[in-house]
Amino acid sequence: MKEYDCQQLRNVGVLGHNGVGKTSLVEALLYNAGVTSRLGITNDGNTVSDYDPEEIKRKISIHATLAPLEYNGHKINLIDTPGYIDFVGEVISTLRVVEGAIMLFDAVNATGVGSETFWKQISKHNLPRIIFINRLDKERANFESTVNILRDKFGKHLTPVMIPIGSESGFKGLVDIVANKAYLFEGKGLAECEIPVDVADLIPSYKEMLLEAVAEVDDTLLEEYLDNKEISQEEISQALVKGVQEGKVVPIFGGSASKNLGPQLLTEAILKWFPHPCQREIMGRKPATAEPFSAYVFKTVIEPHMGEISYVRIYSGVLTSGSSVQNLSRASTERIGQILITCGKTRTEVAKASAGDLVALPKLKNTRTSDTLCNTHSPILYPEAVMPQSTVSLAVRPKSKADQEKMALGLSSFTREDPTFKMHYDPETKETIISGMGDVHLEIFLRKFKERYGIEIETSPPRIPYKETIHSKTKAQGKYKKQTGGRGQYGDTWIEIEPLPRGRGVEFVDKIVGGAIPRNYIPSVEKGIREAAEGGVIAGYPSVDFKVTLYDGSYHEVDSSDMAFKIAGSMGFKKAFQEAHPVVLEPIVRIEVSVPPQYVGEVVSDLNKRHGHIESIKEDGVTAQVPLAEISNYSTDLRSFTHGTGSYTALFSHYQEVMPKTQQDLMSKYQAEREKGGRAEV
Ligand SMILES: Nc1nc2c(ncn2[C@@H]2O[C@H](COP(=O)(O)OP(=O)(O)OP(=O)(O)O)[C@@H](O)[C@H]2O)c(=O)[nH]1
Ligand SMILES: [Mg+2]
Repeated sequence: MKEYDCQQLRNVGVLGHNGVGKTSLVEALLYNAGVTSRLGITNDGNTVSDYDPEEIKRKISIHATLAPLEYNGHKINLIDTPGYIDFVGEVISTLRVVEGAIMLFDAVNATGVGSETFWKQISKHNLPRIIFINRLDKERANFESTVNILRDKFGKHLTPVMIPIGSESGFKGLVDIVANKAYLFEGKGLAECEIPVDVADLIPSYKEMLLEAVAEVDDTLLEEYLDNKEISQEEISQALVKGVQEGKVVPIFGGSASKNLGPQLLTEAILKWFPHPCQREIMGRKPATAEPFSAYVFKTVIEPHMGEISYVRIYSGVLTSGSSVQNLSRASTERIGQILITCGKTRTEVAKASAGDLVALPKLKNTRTSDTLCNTHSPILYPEAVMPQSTVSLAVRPKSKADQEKMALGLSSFTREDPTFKMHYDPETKETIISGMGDVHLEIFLRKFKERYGIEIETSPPRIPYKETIHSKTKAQGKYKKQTGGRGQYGDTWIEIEPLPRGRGVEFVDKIVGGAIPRNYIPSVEKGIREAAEGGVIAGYPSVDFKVTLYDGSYHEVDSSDMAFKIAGSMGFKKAFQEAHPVVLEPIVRIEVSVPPQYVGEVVSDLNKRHGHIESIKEDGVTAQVPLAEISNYSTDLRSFTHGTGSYTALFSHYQEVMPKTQQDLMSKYQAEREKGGRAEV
């Protein structure tokens, strides 16, 4: 591949809900440009961008995949993104490094799961976009109604620039309403033809939409439009370029990606309407080749024989192989070995790469996704991509205890690869927790993990960090006495236990007077009590929010010891705790659910079923307090009953008593575990 100036580059993300045809569209664009010699098919597992074995097996895209093509003296770096919402992190990383987005919609069913999320993300990144209404060859495909649905939903600045000739299986060409030209598809190419009469009848109403949209681009056009003056083809073309780049116009195309009907006209549009990468200055750094080198890592892939491969967007300067650069995010230096241009799994080595381009760097030592690489003398740090909060968690442990350390290392290497994959150790439940964007995300992770490290991981839902406390004040004696021949054991304590407000933990007060217990044994009593509290009394969870006062006791000159007083303290504490009306507390989270208005009612009734306390109901969302234990599977459930349109955040709020039935269940479970000699033996 030859070298390109920044002006000759375009970086384009291809987005849309799952299965809408993104991979097929990229496949068609590559084929038309001569990158490939046949059209791959997702179901056959032979497309350029779905090359990972997991993608081939599942017939879905999982990774954002770079696929460049050369056309008319330009290079277009396409990035095919996954539509499955579990991989939204890939989409967000992609949007960080492109200048334009092609968003696909389905001509049979325009409201696909995730579409709105992606649309919002493109808006958040302020990117120009083109819509491609796909599957026009399918039965019940309807271009016109899809256009209307999209315009109602996203605004009147969406406007068709092409209209289809023929429909469903008879779909065979497009009329370009800006240039007033008609084309029939002929393999990779197009044959110009007369505008068919039935399509000609439709042109005026579509043209009206177009004029209305471009009139908003500048005031002169608006005046001309309002005065009913003729707006020339030239004026429309210019206004389209400006309008698309400023986000004021979103042109709509149509076609069939898998049959390669329509993509022919898209390549030209990308060059014409999307800005080149050096049009935008970032953080005061000019996006020019003459500037010092800087780049942002938007993706990391770990491959069996290659190790880590970092995909970077070069923002400024030139990167040459053999040079040293700084990783400002990790305060380390990296030596650049190979520089690769990748198209799916095909890789070509180049000696250098320049501002605006997207390239892959294998085998960097200490660099992860979202890091900045830069010239050692001209430091710059680009902001990291903001990823959504993870929604699904699992507790993980290796099947064999010996693999514990290896597992921890492996997990942390995955977090380097995927910024939406998180892990942490929860000291309260003593579990290693992994979190991700959905069930499929974690499922794929577990399989990859096993493949890469050969370690079997067992999973379970994370334990709920319940706690125990008491309701009333009580006194109890703890006496430990063993006097059978030789030296015995003797410790005797009297304590009073009383509740404290939430969050106060465990307080110990020593009120021993007159030497009822010698001073040196008192710390042992306290230790015995604290350890017993930590292990839990009624259900095996830490006991909190109470005060213990040690006020009396007795000792034996010979038989008393630290150990005897520790045991006595613990015995007295357990007895007192059980008599002080113990209760189990559970964490309550404050949940904020966002959904389209039609689902608000369902969200409320669902949260009620989960014992939620509704705080507020808005047109497009609900806020509630709900027990953590009730929402362990909420992400999947919400997604399913809102057809993928709902999202939520949940933050810890406070601890609250569980219902009597839950308490009974937890206590019985603890009892059963103890009898089995399980974890309750703490
Ligand atoms: N009839 C018809 N089928 C299509 C069209 N585009 C894609 N398909 C089929 O739809 C299925 C999914 O296509 P993909 O291109 O993999 O969809 P995708 O958007 O990349 O899917 P994800 O990446 O998993 O979100 C495949 O079986 C394609 O052959 C189209 O225009 N017409
Ligand atoms: Mg795909």
